[in-house]
Amino acid sequence: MASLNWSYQGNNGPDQWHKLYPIANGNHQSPIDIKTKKVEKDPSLGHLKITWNLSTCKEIVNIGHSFHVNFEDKDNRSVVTSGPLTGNYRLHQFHFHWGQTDDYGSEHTVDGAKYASELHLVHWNSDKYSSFAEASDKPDGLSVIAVFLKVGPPNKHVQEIVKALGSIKTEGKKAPFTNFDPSTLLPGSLDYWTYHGSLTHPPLFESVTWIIYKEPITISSEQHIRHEKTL
Ligand code: B30
Ligand code: ZN
Repeated sequence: MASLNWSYQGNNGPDQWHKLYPIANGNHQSPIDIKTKKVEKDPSLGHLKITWNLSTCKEIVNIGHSFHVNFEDKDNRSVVTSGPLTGNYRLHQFHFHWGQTDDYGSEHTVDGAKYASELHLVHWNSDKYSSFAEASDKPDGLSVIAVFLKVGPPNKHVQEIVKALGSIKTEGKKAPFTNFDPSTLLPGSLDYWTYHGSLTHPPLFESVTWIIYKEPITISSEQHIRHEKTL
């Protein structure tokens, strides 16, 4: 991939993003600290309805600062609806954010506490728009489901992903990644927090209905995806 004009560290780090992406100073920027004492219960919100079909899982790609698992999204085989969402949001890709040690890595924090990692399942509004790109800068364009990961017992589903990383060790590499069911990465409890925010890195569009599961899943310390080990 061509080199990006932003990074997580140094001269193009998060405190500089506003120069090229003025929306970085916007009022609906993500991530946020979730202050559990300030969260409000909305009795009108039901459970999220997730219909993910493992036939849409396609490939795993090293994009340099991270990796993506990409899904086929030309029809509504894998969608999420209900909860805070109006209509169908189609699964496009998932990826993780992580730190160099087990002490940090999540983007959202809960009462100031960081988790080791955070999974983002990125969806776009397929009732109103015709592609991820078209939806990505619209206020009702995207929905990202986030799951926190903490270190504990190993997770055999995360292990399938860790194993696949072995075949995409350099930027730009891709490998087929098929028949993976992302619902195996969800926690047992369906409770979530939701708010309207943005993409967490450039282009930072304020287009995301965030759905954040309260309960984390666990991974072993060996499974924690650290930059220096895997990418
Ligand atoms: S996130 O889920 O808020 N971390 C983008 C998607 C999701 C998030 C952040 C950014 C995004 O669309 N970025 C621009 C395009 N991408 C390609 C992509 O499909 O998603 C380029 C990239 O990283 O470098 Cu990610
Ligand atoms: Zn993300």
